[in-house]
Amino acid sequence: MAVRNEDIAAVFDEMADLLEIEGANPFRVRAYRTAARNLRGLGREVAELVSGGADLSALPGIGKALAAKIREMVQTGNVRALERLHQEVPASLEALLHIPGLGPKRVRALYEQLGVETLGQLEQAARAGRLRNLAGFGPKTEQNVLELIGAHSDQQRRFRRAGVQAHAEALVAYLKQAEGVTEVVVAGSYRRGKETVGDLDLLVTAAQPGAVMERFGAYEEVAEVVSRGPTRSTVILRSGLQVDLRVVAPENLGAALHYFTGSKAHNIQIRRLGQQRGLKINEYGVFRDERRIAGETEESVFRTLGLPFIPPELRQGSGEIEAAREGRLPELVTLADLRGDLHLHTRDSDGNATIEEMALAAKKHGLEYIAITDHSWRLRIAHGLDAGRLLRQIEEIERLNERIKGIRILKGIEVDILEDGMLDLPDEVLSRLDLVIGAVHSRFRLSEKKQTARILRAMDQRYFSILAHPSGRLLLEREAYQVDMPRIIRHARERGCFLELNAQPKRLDLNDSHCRLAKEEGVPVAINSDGHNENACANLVHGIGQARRGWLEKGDVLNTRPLGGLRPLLAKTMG
Ligand code: DGT
Ligand code: CA
Ligand code: CA
Repeated sequence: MAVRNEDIAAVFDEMADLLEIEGANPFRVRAYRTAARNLRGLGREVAELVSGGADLSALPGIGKALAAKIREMVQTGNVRALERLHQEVPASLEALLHIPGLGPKRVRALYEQLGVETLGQLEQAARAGRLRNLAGFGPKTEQNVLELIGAHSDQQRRFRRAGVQAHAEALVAYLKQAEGVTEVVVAGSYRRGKETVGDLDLLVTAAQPGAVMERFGAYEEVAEVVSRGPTRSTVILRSGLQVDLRVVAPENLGAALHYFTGSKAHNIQIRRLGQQRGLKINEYGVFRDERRIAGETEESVFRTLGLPFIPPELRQGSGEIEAAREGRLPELVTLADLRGDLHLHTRDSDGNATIEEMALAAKKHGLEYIAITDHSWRLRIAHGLDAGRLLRQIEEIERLNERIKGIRILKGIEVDILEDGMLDLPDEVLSRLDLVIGAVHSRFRLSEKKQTARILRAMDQRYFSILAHPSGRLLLEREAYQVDMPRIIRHARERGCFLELNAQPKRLDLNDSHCRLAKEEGVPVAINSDGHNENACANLVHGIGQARRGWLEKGDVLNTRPLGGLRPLLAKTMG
């Protein structure tokens, strides 16, 4: 199988980590990281360039030495230099990189100064209070490490939705090819659109369960068959993801799908409602006395309870059944409702594509407008823009808007919210933009009081429009910072600002309950890709799933509006 850019990029990232742990020349480390980033955004497979005999060192950020390593990898599937590094750096040390908050620099310090080589040794050192005296560490870091080691072992058991999606889609397609199969559907938390998934639950209808079980066990990604019965089997994939599969009779599919979609809380309430009506509801159907009265479709199950179909994303046991009874289920927002994307990066900061490339990619996906929101200069690692570079970008966008038809490019910035709540660029510069996205990228550990005050003050700034990734969480990696979100949401309404639902699979930030709160408070939410390359739009579907779990309807989402409808809402800047 051909080596993909992503594979090569992952190797280069790994080499950069290992070199950094070794204390190699920082320029060399950076060269690998830059090359990895460029490869990810290249848009063409380098494997093809290699077989076409192209000169790879003509690619951005790829010198002769890196070009040789790419060729080696394409031709042999291996890089000797990486193997060498693996011999030099203990594997247990590399594993420490997976502890959130421990980058290569800190791992190096741990090894050099404390001789810490394994997770166990790290835990011992932290418990003995030996981390706090290391340069770059402190009592707080020590505490973090202890907490994170604890949390890390729990988190290992869940997976981010976007990573599970590929497995789910491939498995469904694979199982559909088994003999006699009529339906393959995914249930469980995945179907409910949850941002993390514990395991994948599949339901299959088939003439012969045996053939399905056989094919399931033979799936090439299966690492271990945990259990196998006549109609039920559990396996673990190489990625560590567990998959449960059940074969059900076609006339039971609706009841089974409802039961195994959950959530447990929703199912309990549904069963209780059934009991009140003298009905027994389980995965085989709905029964009155011993007679089966429904179960072929989910709609039929709901109908016996006098309920309309409840979308899976709402099945959390948090008011959806009452809403369904009273005819107040929301009409949930869909991907097709989005008309724009208000948070995108380009090569001018840490993105991989030009403004024009980003605009054309969005146009291809049917969007009517995008906002270019590169980082402000405080975020130096992302090559943030200072006032001069931003003004030049503004002029470029104005020129592009003259030239490119069918999509409108808005001028924006993702400006850092400084520790005191001021913004990283002055008002006279921000006033030139169509919108200003404010974001916290530093000092995550302020007290709730200070963090909240900081964000409220930022919203008070004259040109502030949208609060980006409001909680700062990184799924399975970093907790949200301490902040009074209800207060922030109310303040947004008072100040005419908006909250973002950042659709990056790692973030999905706003969470579902805060989406609901924003809706109740009348604060529209912007579902933004925060994309860094031409694939940005692929993030949006994950944001939509999250928004639906937060009960959002089209009107609750800022960027479902046509540009003309957006303008008055962003009046502070767009005017
Ligand atoms: P996960 O896998 O942790 O992300 O979450 P789920 O919701 O997919 O949970 P899972 O895989 O344990 O079970 C799938 C669904 O099956 C669950 O949402 C509801 C249903 N279910 C499983 N066990 C029970 C149970 O003991 N009682 C009820 N009422 N439903 C259950
Ligand atoms: Ca599950
Ligand atoms: Ca399961």
